[in-house]
Order: sequence, then structure tokens, then C-alpha cells
Amino acid sequence: MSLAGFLLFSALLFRARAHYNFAHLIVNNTVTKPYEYVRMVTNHTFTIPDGGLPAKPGAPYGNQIPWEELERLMRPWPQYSADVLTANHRCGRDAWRPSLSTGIADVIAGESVGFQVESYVALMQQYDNITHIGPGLAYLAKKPDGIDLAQWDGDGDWMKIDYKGPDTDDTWSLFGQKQYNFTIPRSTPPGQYLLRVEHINPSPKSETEFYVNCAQVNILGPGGGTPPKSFARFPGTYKVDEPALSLPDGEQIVDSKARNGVRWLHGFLAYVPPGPTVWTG
Ligand SMILES: [Cu+2]
Repeated sequence: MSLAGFLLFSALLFRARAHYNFAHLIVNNTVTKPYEYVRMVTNHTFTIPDGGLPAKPGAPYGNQIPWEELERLMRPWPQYSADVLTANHRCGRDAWRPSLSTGIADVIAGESVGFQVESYVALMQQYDNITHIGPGLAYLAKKPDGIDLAQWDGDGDWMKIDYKGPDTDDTWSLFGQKQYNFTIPRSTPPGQYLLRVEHINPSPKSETEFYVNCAQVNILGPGGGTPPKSFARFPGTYKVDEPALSLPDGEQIVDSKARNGVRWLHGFLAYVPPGPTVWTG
């Protein structure tokens, strides 16, 4: 099959499958290098061997179609419902551990920041975006006194500072985007924080996918904000079975005409996100 044909066929198969990491922090209108300021996670990459991936016997397009193998390789990238109960849900797999090689980015309160999905292998660049439907959320947690940010495991109070939900009953605002941008509240107290990004693909049968990464940031500004009344803890706040994080069986329907190939029985606008309300400073 031609490359174009392969990519087209892959696109059809991958619509509901491709996985992603928010490896680039966007600060001062600059997309920083992958994992320069974002804590490294495990199981985030793979290499396609020379000569391609093993053929699936009986595959309709012969040995050109590695999608099942790719799907298997990409399965560990997100976290799933059971991971909500672990420390991995804080910042991504193993990213609660000390992170001495990660930089700390200066961020000015009141300005826009964001995360960009990483580019991993050339073949996959067309999937280099938020390829699932679902909500996006951003959180900040201030490091305690007496410990370096790089050494802190993030076991603290997380304030939600942004939520990107559905635009309409049929569309989510982040779907297909390469970046998730939002504003650091202007009155955020200055200091060092973990900045947590999360995109969720709500699904039935405990297969909900969580795409979580954390950047290390030093927030500058006048401060003065009153901290929110309710924080999130990770783990702790999210419940595996809450409606925001677990669709009933049959709620999600495969529909080739829908974005991402799936629809819900109810419209997306009925969605209520997990966690506390957004603190705007
Ligand atoms: Cu997925």
C-alpha cells in the first residue's frame, strides 16, 4: 500500500486509539522542549523496529498494518480507572518521585500558559494531538516549606484553575487540539508549584483513560488571592465510579460519523467534571 493509503487506513483505525503525553510546557509564548519542565513519566515512548512491526496473520492489508501492535505498545501511556487510587494519578506514571533533572519555569501570574502534546515518532505525527473526546482540567499545588520542589512528591492540596468542557452537545473544545492553554490566576500567591494538566476520556467498564502530566513552575506576581475553599487530593478526591469518570455500559456508542468515532447517549453538555470548582484568583 502507498504511504498515503497506509496513513489513511491508519487514521480510520486509530481514531479512538492514539495516545498522547503533555510533554511540552508552553510559557511566555514559547513551546519548551519535551520534559524540559515537565516531570518525566515512565512508559511514555516506544521505537518502531527497522522493517516495521510484526504482521498480524490474516490482517486484511497484509503486513502493512501494524495497528494492533501499536495499540498494544501505546496502552501503557494513559492511566486507567484503577490508577485513580494511586500516587501515579498525581503527575503521571512515577512522576511523583524526585525529579532532579526537570527544570523550573518562571511563570507570571495572570499570563497564559499551556501544555503541548509531544511528538514521538514520525509515523505517528498525524496523531500528535488530543485524539480523544473528553474534558481538560488544570491544577496547581504549592510545595511545602522546607523541601525542594524537585524532591516534593506532590502530596498536597491542589486547586483547580481551569476546566475545558464541551462546546456543544456534539463537540469537546480540546478534541483534535495540539495544545491546551489556560491562564494562571493573577492573584496566585507567588512561589514554587507543581502545575498539573489532565485530559480525561470517560469510558465504560473501568477503561476511562487519564492523561496527566505535571510541570515544575515558579510563579511570580503580586499574589494577594484568597485560596479556594475546596482543594483536590490525588489520590483521594476522584472516585472511580463517579459519573464524571465512569460511563454506564451502553452510554458510549461507536458512530463512524462522530468525532473520535464515539457518541454518548446523552449530549456532552450534561457532563459535570470531577473535582472542586475552578479558582480564578
Ligand atoms: Cu485511548
